[in-house]
Amino acid sequence: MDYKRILVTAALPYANGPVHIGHLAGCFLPSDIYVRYQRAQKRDVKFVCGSDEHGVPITIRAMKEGITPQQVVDKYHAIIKESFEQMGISFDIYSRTSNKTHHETAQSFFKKLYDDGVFEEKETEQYYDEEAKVFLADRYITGTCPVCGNENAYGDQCEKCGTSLSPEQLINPRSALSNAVPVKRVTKHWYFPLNKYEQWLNEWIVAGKKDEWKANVYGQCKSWIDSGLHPRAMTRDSNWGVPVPVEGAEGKVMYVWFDAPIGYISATKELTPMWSDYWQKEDTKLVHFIGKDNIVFHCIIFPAMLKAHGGYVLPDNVPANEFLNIEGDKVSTSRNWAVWVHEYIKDFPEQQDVLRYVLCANAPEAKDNDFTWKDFQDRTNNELVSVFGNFVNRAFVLMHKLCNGKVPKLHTDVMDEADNTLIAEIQKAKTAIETAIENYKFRDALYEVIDLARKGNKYMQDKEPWIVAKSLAETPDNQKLIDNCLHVCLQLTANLAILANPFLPFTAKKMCGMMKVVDRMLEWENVGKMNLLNVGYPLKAPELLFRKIEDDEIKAQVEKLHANLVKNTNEQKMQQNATNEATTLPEQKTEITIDDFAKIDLRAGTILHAEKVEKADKLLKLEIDLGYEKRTVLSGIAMHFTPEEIIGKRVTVVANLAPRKMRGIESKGMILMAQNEEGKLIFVSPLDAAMNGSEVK
Ligand code: B3M
Ligand code: ZN
Repeated sequence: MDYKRILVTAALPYANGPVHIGHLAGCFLPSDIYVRYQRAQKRDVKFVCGSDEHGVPITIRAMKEGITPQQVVDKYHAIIKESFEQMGISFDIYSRTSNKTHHETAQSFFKKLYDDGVFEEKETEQYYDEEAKVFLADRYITGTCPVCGNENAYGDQCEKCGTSLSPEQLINPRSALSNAVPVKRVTKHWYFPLNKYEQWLNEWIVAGKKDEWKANVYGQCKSWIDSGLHPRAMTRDSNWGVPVPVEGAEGKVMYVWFDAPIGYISATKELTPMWSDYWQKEDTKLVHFIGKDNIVFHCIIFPAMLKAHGGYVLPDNVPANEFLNIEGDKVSTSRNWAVWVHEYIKDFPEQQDVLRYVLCANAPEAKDNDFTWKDFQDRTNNELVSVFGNFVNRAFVLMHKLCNGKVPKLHTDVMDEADNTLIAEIQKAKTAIETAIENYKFRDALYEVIDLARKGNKYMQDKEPWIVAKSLAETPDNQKLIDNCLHVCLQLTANLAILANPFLPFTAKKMCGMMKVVDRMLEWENVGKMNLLNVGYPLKAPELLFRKIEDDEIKAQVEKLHANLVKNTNEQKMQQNATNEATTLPEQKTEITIDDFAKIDLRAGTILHAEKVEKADKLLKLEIDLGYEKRTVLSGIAMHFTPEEIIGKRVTVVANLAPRKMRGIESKGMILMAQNEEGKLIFVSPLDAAMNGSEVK
């Protein structure tokens, strides 16, 4: 099929935390390289992504942080978006699934399937929390793991021993929301009959994609299909997600893996009014870049949904990568065993291409791979600095030293085999890189770029223009040999900028600056040309493209990883102790009369300002708006909250408490706090509608 346009999607990261280098290596870097290459080929390509803002990961994070799901996604959507921009992940749009366009798109998609009678309505028993009055997703049920005895296993998995569980298997199951014992309740859900698409998926994938899709992807799909496909619930009992747009579905939202892939469609709608060309015309090539844990959703469930809906193109390829481990251990956000992108950028400013290079050169394309800081240092110093950077730098230095700082002439009358061989190597590298990229083999493609620079170094070493220059007095014609060597090296430098650009865009841009050429030179059609730099054209003084990574830098990074792990483990222990404390509730105090209670004057208020108190680790000084006055109150919550995160919080104030002086500050009143499951302090807040100063009684 001759495709007229390419639509590239990258898996929507959950907006429940920052992105780490495993996300980049698994999905976002390969997709960006692929798109940058297609753009350089001047093809019509669109690159869409966005934050996945629904689902249990978000609501769990909200519960942990004592904030709303919307506050969680607002916080992490911004952090993730900025991390991608800083790493040069060049989406045409980075959207989010909590926005209106997505809700409308997902609802009309669902409604079409509903109206066409695709869904099967089923009533099943689900666990329900009678105190919190909500149905519980498996993740919201905790209890003792029957395998390892971990008391905080979840209803879907025990994170300690890794066993996947069902809530029925938990010993002493409890609701993570209220600690109540969950009960079974009947609830209705809408099921997508995946089984009805088994035959078609067999033909489309097992028969049709065997030679096109990566072995790891094809293999997983085949085993899923061979094991038999079953109807899957596409709705959930929750108040966070895309509401189900049909009668009788009050309190139900779409299963996150139903709405999230539709996020690719809604993002494209936001990007261009021509969105349907990319989604509904057969001559579009649709490519989904994902991690291996998302294969079933992108290769089986979403295509079946598209097929059922009708009118949509199907993915041409889904080049899923495997996982990247860190220093020999699986990435774990809960144990903070990760290298966070935003932290890398802070620790290694202006070094984005170094990370892009290492993650691509070491990408888990066919099997899980391991990122070590030692490998990061070795590849930077031995490949980027010593091969690529060194070649470019020597070409510039020698041009300034031996050719008056200008691009020298090529004297065809004295060209030799070495000149022609190196020029031919450029063409060979171009073809090899194109084939590798079109087959989603980015490691191999990048290797070809570095190997071409390596050949440039060898050519220069063999030519030794700095030696030839010593003979100019007696043999002035030797200047032609020097000119030819530097002419070829400088034209090769320009070609290397084009070839490296999809992988190392920041470096390619820097090279264009040094060569004083416009970015348009980076168009792929220019690869192989030996006249990219005009003869006699003065080039800038070279600047180093890469610097060596020192031992102490990577030592600090490894120590930071282990320190994070220890800190996290301690925090989890502290939380566990606090949870134990919290669940062992204190004795109720002695009885009081209504008259006693009437003496307490509780008022609604809002925190206007918060700051730390000198030499008082636990105290924050709050300025509270009580409507009828602004009040200074000292509160012992500095170990639980930062001043910034509580400004604007609604609070309940004991307004007639006798003033007390602490650390020289008069505190007039007290704010009410409680504890959540993990023992974390939470505000006893009046409803937002309560005006400041109104009595709480
Ligand atoms: N939010 C990423 C994950 O499983 C998931 C991808 C959705 S792509 C439509 O971590
Ligand atoms: Zn266990």
